[in-house]
This record gives sequence, C-alpha cells and structure tokens, in this order.
Amino acid sequence: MKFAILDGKIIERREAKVDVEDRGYQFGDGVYEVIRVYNGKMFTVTEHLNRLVKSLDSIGIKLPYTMDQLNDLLEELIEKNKLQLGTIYMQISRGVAPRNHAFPTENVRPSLVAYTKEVSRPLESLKMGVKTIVTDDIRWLRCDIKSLNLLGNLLAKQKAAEAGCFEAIQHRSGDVTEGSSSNIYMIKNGKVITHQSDNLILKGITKDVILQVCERNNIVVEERTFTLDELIDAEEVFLSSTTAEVMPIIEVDGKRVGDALPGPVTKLLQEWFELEIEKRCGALNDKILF
Ligand code: PSZ
Repeated sequence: MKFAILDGKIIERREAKVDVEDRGYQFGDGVYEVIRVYNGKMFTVTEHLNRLVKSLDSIGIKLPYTMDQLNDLLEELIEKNKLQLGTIYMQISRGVAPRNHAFPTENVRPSLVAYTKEVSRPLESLKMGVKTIVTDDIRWLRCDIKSLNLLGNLLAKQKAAEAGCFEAIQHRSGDVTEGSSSNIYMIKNGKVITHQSDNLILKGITKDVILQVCERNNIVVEERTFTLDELIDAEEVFLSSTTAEVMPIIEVDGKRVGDALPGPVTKLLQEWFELEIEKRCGALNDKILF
C-alpha cells in the first residue's frame, strides 16, 4: 500500500483527493517542489524547502507548517512508502474557495499534497548525452517562482517530445534562458557559462550544487546572458535538474555539439556531482560508467 500527505496527515494514496474548487486545480494558484531521494534520504532537502518558502512568500501564501514539521512529514512518507530511489512531489495551493480571481478574503487554509514515485537514475542518457531542440520562451516574467502554472513549459517540452528530443532549450529574442524543466549551461574556453539567476529562470537547486562544486575545484563560472549562436558554437553543452542531474547535450536543433559526445568538463562535473550525492546520501549502487 502506498501513502500520500494530504493537509498535514499521512493517508492512503488512493484516498488523497482534492476539492474541485481547490485554487490549485482551477487557477494553478500555488507552488511546488520535486525532491530527489537516494538511498531513502532526501538530497538537498533544506535548499528545496527554502525555495518553497520563497515561492510561497512571493505569491502571498503562508505555509501552515514549520520547516521542521514538513521535513518530518516527508521523512515519514519516504519510510512508509519504503522509497529508496525516487522523487517526492509536493505542492501547496492557496486552498479551497468559491471561484474568484482575487484571493479569498476569509481565512482559507492552504492545501498541501505530497506523494512519492520510484525513479531510477537516467544512467544511459547520462553516459551518452541527449538531443535538444530550441524554442521561443513564451512564459511569463516570474519564472523564478516555482509556480503550478506550467503551460509554457509543457508546450515547449511537447515540441521536444514530438521531435524525439529530451529537452527544449528556450530563448527570448535569441538569448538562452533555460530548458522547459532544466537549467542550461555551455562551456567556452573551459569556463562554465549559464544564465544569471534572475526573474527569467528558476534558480535550480542542482545548479546551486554544480556552482559550489565548480568553485571548490577552481572551474571558472560566468553567470550571464548568452545567445543561441554562442550555444551552437560552444565546446560543450549540458543541462541540470533534480532528476536529470548533470546531463550532457550532444545535439541542439539537429546540429552536433563538439563531436556529439559528452565533453571532458561535463564528465568531470558528473563525477563530482555523484561524489556530492554520496557525501550527502551514502554510496550509490549504480553509477555512471566513464
Ligand atoms: O523529474 C523531472 O523531470 C524534473 S524534477 C525537477 C525538474 C524536472 N525541473 C526543475 C527545473 C525547472 O522546472 C525549470 C523550468 N528550470 C530549472 C529546473 C531545475 O531545477 P532543480 O535543479 O531545482 O530541479
């Protein structure tokens, strides 16, 4: 039997249902997080919970639980679901109220939902790299909020899927922002270059870990805007996310990156990232075979 969290309680997964007037369901009026679990332990959970609170603050939802309570609930959920390798999906909406664009005035309790999923590491793709397409970034101007509103991201990802690609790299007038569900990086003269964490991208937790690892290993990082032309011309390209980790990109819009194999800097970052997982969550059974 599987379990889920519904409004602060752990209940059977199939009993976890929300009201049709939940504002998350009607408006996407809420925020979410996806947390990776390795060896039954949450990776960078504090960073994810901090980002959750930041997202909530920016749309005026007060979290009805302390960080410690949330952390304990999530740990209990992992235990009850016997999750070793997978993800936790957690979302908070403004709550249930009669449909009205303006926020409810009476005290409405935000809805919290969380559940787990078994997800293996994408080892084959991590070793061989993935293909991508390029598409217009048609999203709103607060992509720093991890909002439930994902239509722009979904349309981009669907375009990638239809092209047989792993990810869609989005751009605004030729400036690369981020993937539909990932951050994007290029390597130029051995330097790691990625979009600055402003309102146009989500500040990835994986990105944070990668930048820390770069700093410790004296890899120069430039956080700046870069163009599609620079990207196509780069020595190496990769993306990052909670589940994709450090994922080499070998093709952009049908054009090969370098010699269409994961590059040396990307591979180093992958090795260091695995070490970081092991440091925080213990030894991994299956690793990327370099
Ligand atoms: O399972 C999946 O496919 C996941 S889990 C998290 C993501 C995808 N993506 C998060 C994300 C995102 O949605 C956007 C628009 N930009 C960047 C990221 C990377 O954020 P982190 O590293 O925190 O997962």
